[in-house]
Amino acid sequence: MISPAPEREMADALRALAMDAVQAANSGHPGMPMGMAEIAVALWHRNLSHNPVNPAWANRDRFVLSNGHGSMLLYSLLHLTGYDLPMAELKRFRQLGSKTPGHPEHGLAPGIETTTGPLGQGISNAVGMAIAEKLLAAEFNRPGHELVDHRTYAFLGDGCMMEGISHEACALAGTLGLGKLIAVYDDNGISIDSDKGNIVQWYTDDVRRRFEAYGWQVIAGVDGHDIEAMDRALRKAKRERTKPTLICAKTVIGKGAPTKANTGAAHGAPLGEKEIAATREAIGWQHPPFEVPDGVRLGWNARERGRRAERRWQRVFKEYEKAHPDLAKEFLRRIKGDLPAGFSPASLVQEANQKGETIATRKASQNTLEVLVPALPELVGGSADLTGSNLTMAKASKVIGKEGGGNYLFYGVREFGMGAVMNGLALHGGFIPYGGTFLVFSDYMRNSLRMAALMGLRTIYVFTHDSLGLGEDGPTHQPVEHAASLRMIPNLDVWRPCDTVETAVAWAAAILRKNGPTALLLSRQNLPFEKRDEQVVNQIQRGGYVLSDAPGARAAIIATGSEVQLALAAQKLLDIPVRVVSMPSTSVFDRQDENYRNAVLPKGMPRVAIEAGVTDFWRKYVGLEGAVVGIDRFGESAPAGDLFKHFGFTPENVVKAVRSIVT
Ligand SMILES: Cc1ncc(C[n+]2csc(CCOP(=O)(O)OP(=O)(O)O)c2C)c(N)n1
Ligand SMILES: [Mg+2]
Repeated sequence: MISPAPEREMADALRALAMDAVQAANSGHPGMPMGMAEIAVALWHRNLSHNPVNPAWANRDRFVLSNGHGSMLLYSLLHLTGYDLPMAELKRFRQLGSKTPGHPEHGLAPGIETTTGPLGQGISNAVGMAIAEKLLAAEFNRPGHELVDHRTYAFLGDGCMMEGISHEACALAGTLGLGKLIAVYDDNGISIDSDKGNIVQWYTDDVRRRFEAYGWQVIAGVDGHDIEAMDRALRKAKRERTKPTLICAKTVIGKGAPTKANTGAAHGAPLGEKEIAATREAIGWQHPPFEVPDGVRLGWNARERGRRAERRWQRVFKEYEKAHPDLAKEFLRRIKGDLPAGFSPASLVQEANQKGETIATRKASQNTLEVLVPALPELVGGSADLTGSNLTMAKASKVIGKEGGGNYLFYGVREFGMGAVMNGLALHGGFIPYGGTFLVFSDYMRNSLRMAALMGLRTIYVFTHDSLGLGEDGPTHQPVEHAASLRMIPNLDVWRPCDTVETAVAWAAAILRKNGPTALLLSRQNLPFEKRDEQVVNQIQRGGYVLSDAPGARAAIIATGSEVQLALAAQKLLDIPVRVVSMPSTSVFDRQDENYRNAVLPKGMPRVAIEAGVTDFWRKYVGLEGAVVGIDRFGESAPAGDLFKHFGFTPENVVKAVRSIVT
């Protein structure tokens, strides 16, 4: 009979796996896992409710490693507690095709709730997950039936604390009173430049008072190497129901390494064979690399405990199902991410086509939301303090507050925080988040868009005021390079619709797209409705299509958004036949089969592209022989009509461009 090893040894197993895997890879970060080993024992062994046998259990606690460079800590925990992550994968840390890349990636190894590494975003994802839990609980729980009741835990370090986004998201978490959010701060006084200086030269925040000011419960000055003390702090955090909790844990980075502990050297480089041997000696770990004694394995194994925890919840669910069969069905649908049976966005498109309104596409977007929001309870909208401009609110939108419930978040002026919170909402499950700001400020949130694309999340961005057509606010607010640069992000679909019908199609595509984010680029100014027959309406979803053809066309004018009307006007003025191609989404068009793409843009047909943005991007479609009517400088402050004229966005100029390429 083997008996479970003491917790001290369980912690040392994490140390050993981290230093050995980093050494084997000859790259990585041993310091953080070695410094947070006891904290990991206190949380994962004593407090976390999860089921390694079923990582997708809906009511599991969520765990986010915001200081994602310490990935070996998470991989070791997943392996040891019994997730399907064999030791062979730990041995292949950071190698091509392994499930253990340099930073934890959602979807690779089971149990990884979000991709982390870009500091500050993990804790902000955790805020989104905690919001999701609170919203789902308010929507589905009934007296005597606590169907949704779990916590969200996050580890974060000095790096996350320094990042601006942590200020945005954590302030919002305090305001919303996310009582089930528990963060542990790895307060080790070391970040990368500690190998050249001392952290007090760049970081002297009073973290305790900072978080108290946000409205958090702060449990400060906990010895992060004292498992009992950490356990007490975690229990106290769990008792708090109305405030998020930050536990400030004093730790020593690289703890156990005789010469490198508490130095910048332990942060992000292998300790080296000599130091590793000395560490083994110092902590009394006699086992060879990647060998974990049975007693330690037994201590860590959480499969049986996890099965029991989920079984208890399954009983809660069965009771709930008996009492509220329809709600139970709806809950399962939401968690799976399926759309409601019978939901079809086709009617939206037809309706827009019948109405034929000339309005701004941001307004068309709001009209679409008037239908989508009541039909899809999973939609959680919001705006970074531009609700009235982004037109992201519908009549059925209810504001989310401290008390829970609702489907619309006033994010405040926090674009990046909004992006990461949206990712957390999507990752938790049960929600399709959409959020608005001006297109020009997509830069503020850009890396969160990238993370959504990398993770394949269904998030939707409502970026309004999509060109110099916004007018008087001037060049600070006029996007020029944004449409093109967003299109460079792999797996992000970008739509820039030209009227109400294209806007409805874009929204439908965003909702139906399960495996990636969508950005909707919408106009401030009115855009004319374009008449199309049904077959043409059906082609919009292909991203690019012939909007207006001419027999024997000798050139194609490709346009997006507000510039489509210019293409049509130029077509009328020209005495040579040209075809007008509307291209609301280049990425969607690029995914169409070759026959379709060649039918829309035949090989050898000279091309002109028009977009009120930088010209380089369009060379991909028009080639070096084609022409682009665009703008390669910043805009000006003036009424929109004056600006379009001033910068050459006129039918006459498009005519000139066409003539220049047709021989
Ligand atoms: C946004 C972002 N900027 C920079 C980095 C590079 N980086 C990785 S870890 C780190 C220092 C982090 O310090 P801390 O969180 O205290 O980690 P510790 O050394 O204590 O483990 C930096 C700058 C990053 N991963 N993400
Ligand atoms: Mg640190």
